[in-house]
Amino acid sequence: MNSFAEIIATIKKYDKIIILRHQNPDPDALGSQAGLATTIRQTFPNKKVLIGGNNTEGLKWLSTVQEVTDEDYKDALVIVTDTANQPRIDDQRFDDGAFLIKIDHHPNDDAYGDQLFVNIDASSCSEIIADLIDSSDELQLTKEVAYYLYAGIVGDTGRFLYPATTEHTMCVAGKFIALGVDTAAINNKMNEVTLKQAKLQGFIYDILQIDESGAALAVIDLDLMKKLGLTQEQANSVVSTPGRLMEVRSWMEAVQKDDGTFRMHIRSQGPVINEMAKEHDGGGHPLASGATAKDLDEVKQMFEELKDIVNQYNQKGE
Ligand SMILES: [Mn+2]
Repeated sequence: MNSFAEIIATIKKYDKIIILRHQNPDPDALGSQAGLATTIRQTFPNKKVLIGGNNTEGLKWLSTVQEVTDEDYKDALVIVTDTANQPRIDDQRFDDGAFLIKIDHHPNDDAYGDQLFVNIDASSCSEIIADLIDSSDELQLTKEVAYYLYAGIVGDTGRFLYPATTEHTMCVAGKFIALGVDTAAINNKMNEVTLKQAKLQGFIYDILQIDESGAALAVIDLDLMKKLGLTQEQANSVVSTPGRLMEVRSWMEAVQKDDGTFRMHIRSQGPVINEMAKEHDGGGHPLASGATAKDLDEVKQMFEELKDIVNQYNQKGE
């Protein structure tokens, strides 16, 4: 682990900086990436700062990427935000620069990078970027920077709903409000769904299998996506929907990919599910993880494991 001071010293050393984050980015990935890029640009206008990766259709309002060439990677500092594992980095040329820094809030199972800063108690990577800026006499927290970071915090905390929201999270968000960031506009934007997504949310309740333990499973296979005219991205966007049900404590959404495997989203309001995710080619936070199931049988097997986890949790009398 490195200190903020060491990371900032590295940032000052490089004229060219490429900032990356994970594939299928969420608002925290984009917000931490764009927030860090913007503070570096505004503080050090002579540096060339590039935002890499692929654009995400539904989140273009928040941030868009720039083209990063092989030449750009030469002698560049590469900083990766919000990304636990190297295979998930959106741009696998991440190691082609001169120096690599990891800044993240997921469990540090893959401690990559020449320097790294990981704080698993932070609500979001955007909160860490705010702390990084706060630690420095030079890096500026402008309204534009705060806009990105606020969106990231709101995204990862479900608008301050999830338990990762701490007193510190609120203090950081308060600083953004003091700068005049239009938080209501961001909150509304993040709450927006298309009619198709709203219908899918309703549909999720129809297809949700709820076990008496409080474990639940929704399977969205390719046939269903075709029938409803949904993209992968749209199917992935309704992960939090079952969590509103009184009857549900922990749940999984299985979204089938074109190759037939399933992207597994696992969420929980108590029982710890990231160890199970690790057993299935995934990982993440104790209460929010991702994994992969090679077929429907593995999906069903994971549901059995989830039931066991929730049952054990219930027996402890929580
Ligand atoms: Mn995050």
